[in-house]
Amino acid sequence: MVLRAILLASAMGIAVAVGAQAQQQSSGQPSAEAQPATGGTMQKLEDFKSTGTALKMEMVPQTGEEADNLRENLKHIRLPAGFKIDLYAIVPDARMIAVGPTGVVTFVGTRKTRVWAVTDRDKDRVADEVKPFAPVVDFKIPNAVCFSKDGFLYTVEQNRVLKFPAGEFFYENPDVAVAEVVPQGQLIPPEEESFNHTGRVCRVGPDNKLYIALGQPYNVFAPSKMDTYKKAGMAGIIRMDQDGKNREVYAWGIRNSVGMDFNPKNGQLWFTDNQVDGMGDDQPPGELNRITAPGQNFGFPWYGGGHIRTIEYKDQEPPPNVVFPEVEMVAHAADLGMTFYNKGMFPEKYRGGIFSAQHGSWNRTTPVGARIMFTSLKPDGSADKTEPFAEGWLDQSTGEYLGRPVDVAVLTDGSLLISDDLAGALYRISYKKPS
Ligand SMILES: [Ca+2]
Ligand SMILES: [Ca+2]
Repeated sequence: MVLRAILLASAMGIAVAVGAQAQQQSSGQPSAEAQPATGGTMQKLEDFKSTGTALKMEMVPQTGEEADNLRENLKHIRLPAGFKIDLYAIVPDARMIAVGPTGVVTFVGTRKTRVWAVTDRDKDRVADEVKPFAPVVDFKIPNAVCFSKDGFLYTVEQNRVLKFPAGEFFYENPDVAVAEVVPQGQLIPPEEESFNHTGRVCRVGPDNKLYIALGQPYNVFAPSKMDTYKKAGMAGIIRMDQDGKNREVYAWGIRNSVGMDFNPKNGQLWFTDNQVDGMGDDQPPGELNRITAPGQNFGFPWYGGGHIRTIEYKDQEPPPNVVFPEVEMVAHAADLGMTFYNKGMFPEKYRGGIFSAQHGSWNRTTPVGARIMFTSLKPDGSADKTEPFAEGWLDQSTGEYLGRPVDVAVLTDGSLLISDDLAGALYRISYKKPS
């Protein structure tokens, strides 16, 4: 009898709790934050059905002490004459940037669980709204964001690829139209999932295929991993149709690329590569590479960076026709995001060249990097000169970072956005001819 009463009470308790929760949701009470999607939610979104998620969305404050401090830090940044840098937005954990083709929203990936939507509604070139994009989707390390020319937004997570048709127009609500391009667990073999070298990058190429760089988990992987990685395109760049079909390995022998972009002049794909650790302060060099044909091998794991052989593979014959980098960067600076510059705001010198971000070293006795580099190209499309463009995020006297640049992207007006995952911000570099 007693037992029955307890059971009855607890059953009623559950019923009341569920009822209260349901009532709270249906009455439109704003929840603090939209909850991540379950499998059923994904299905609803794919069918353009509402998930019933509260419409009030979390906003990242854009004014106050933090914004003031970040603006103060930017006074340390050195730029060529005529350029200036401003705070564009506060964006926690900001990683890769995808500027919406119609200039409505800029999307920013993270290595956590969020993709951010950044809006500059009044077009004064400072964002006035930063909020989570598609908060009902349970993103896992959605580092990569990129657009197709016709406005489809792609997100690449640790082990899934999603497509958001018209992402720029559905971004106002927690519910968005979404399609799975590569379902969970099919981008890489699930047993190869790791926290290391898992921030992906993506681009849609001139052939309309989706290109994704896939790192591999190790400093230098063991020979026993070679076949698996070659087949999956890990330690490489894969490409596929925009619906996920016809996947193939496009380039291989890449340790961990976290930046790539197509040269709009000739359609060649360039990429940065992060090189082997633990070989001393000054070697091996970081890399900026150019792909001139499908199927090329860029040297890893036989080479740890540039022409420097790895200790682990020193007795093995490297494959023939290894493609060496166009530019050897300073060792351990961690070259990440890159973009071609193809707009009119910056002087002639910069048009057709490459901006790339150095995140800064973590394993060097004297830190290097935390700056933006510029590489000009020769008329034949190969690299010409590389020089620092924006620097000062690393205080040389104390070794302290004021910020760590991750990605660069060109805004529709021709200014340059930089993401910083230490400060949690986007900066904007603009140019005005000195009078
Ligand atoms: Ca604004
Ligand atoms: Ca290489």
